[in-house]
Amino acid sequence: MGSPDHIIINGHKHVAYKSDIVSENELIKKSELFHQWLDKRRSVRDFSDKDVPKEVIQNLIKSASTAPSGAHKQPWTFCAVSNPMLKSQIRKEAEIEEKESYENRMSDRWKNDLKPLATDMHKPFLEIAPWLIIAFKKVYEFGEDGEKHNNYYVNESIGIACGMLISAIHNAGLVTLTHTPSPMNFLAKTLNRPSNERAFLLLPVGYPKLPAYVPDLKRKDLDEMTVFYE
Ligand code: IYR
Repeated sequence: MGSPDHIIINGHKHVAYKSDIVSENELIKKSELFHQWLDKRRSVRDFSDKDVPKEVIQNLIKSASTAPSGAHKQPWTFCAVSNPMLKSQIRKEAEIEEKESYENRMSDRWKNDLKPLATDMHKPFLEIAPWLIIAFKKVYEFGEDGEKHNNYYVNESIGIACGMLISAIHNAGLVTLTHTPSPMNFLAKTLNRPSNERAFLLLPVGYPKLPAYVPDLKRKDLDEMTVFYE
């Protein structure tokens, strides 16, 4: 007799987790190949205007929403914008904030740190990329009684979901970058979001415009970022 396909805990159904046993050799190979593939991901600022089907964007967002979240509240809304007028409006509003940031809000040290990345107040990718995905975090939910119920570990949850979204975009063969116009609250207004949602990250999605150049960055070596306690 095999084990049951589900059990009940605290009155809630738990289903059997399906997993193949992977040999040590396979573990090493798979983890190495995954790293090599993920290491090819780069933040790209030069986008092609070539269309990306809506179905692709739907699949990417479904992948993001597989992320773990506090008490499985999935405290996120992903707004996917392809409407050219809306993209132009977002670009215009983002550049107003970015101009103010680059000219008055960011320290010299910060701007110096950004020099290798060659960013500035101009954000043409907001109009050129076929899609903008704006991730909103839901700080609370409305209960049936209309009361506010805070969500849990909201920043951690949406941060993980965005990381998975970025990996899904890379896996599909597309590119993105993490754009953080600051402050970002104009996005909730422009996209008509409810009061429990706050813009968290803006990700343009599309094909790269080739040839695209990215900064020659080096990633930290394992021993610069890892401490083993064995
Ligand atoms: N939000 C600005 C500035 C910026 C800040 C950091 I930290 C970056 O790594 C990159 C850019 C912008 O999006 O240009």
